[in-house]
Amino acid sequence: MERIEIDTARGKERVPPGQYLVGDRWPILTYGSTPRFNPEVWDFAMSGLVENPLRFTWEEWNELPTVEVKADMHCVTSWSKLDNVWRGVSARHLLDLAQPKPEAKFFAVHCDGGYTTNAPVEELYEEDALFATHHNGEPLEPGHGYPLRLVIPRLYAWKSAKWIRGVEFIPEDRPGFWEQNGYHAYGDPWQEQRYSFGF
Ligand SMILES: Nc1nc2c(c(=O)[nH]1)N[C@H]1C(S)=C(S)[C@@H](COP(=O)(O)O)O[C@H]1N2
Ligand SMILES: [Mo]
Repeated sequence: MERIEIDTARGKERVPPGQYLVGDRWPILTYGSTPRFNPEVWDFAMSGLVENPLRFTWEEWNELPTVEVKADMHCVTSWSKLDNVWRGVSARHLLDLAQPKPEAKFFAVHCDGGYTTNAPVEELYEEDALFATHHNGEPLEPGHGYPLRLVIPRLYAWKSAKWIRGVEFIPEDRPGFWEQNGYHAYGDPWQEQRYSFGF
C-alpha cells in the first residue's frame, strides 16, 4: 500500500490562524443524525460530466487499491486535529477511472442523510485527497462517517463529507449545505475563508 505524508500546510504555518489543537480528542461535527449503513443497498457513483460513469457496490468498493495519507484536519469552528492517518481509495485513482470531461470544473458530493458540499475538481487531483474507510488503523466510527467519507485535508473539514455516496461533476460551482448557509465557497483555512459574508 502506498503511504503518502503531505505537509497539509504546504510550507505555511502548520496550524492555520485562529485554530486551536484538540490533541487526541476527536470531536464529532454533524448536522443532523448519523445515517445507518446497509451494505446490501449501499453504492457509490461518479456521475455527471465524466467519460465513464462509475458505480460500485460495497463489495466492489473493497476491491479497489488503497493508500494511506497522513494529514491534518481543520474545522471552521476553530478546532484542528493533527497527524490523522487515513486509509482509503485515492481520489486521483477514481478520476483516472471516471475521466472527468474538460467542462467538469467543479464537483458536488451526495451523502446519506442529504448533506452536500462542493469544490473545484482540481482538489480531487491533489495527492492527499481520498475516500477514506479507516482512521488511525481502525474503521471509521459511525459518527465519523462509516463506511466512507471524503477527506480533503487542505480545505476546512466541512468539505470532507461523511457517509458519502457519490460525486457529481458539474460545469459551474453549486453551493452545498453549509455553503448555502453562509460558509465560504472554497474554504482555505490559511486564508481564513470561513464565511462568505461578514460575521
Ligand atoms: N455528511 C456530513 N458530512 C460532514 C458533516 C455533516 O454534518 N454531514 N459535517 C462536516 C463538518 S462541519 C466537519 S468539521 C467534519 C467533521 O468530521 P468529524 O465529525 O469526523 O470530526 O465533517 C464534515 N462532514
Ligand atoms: Mo466543521
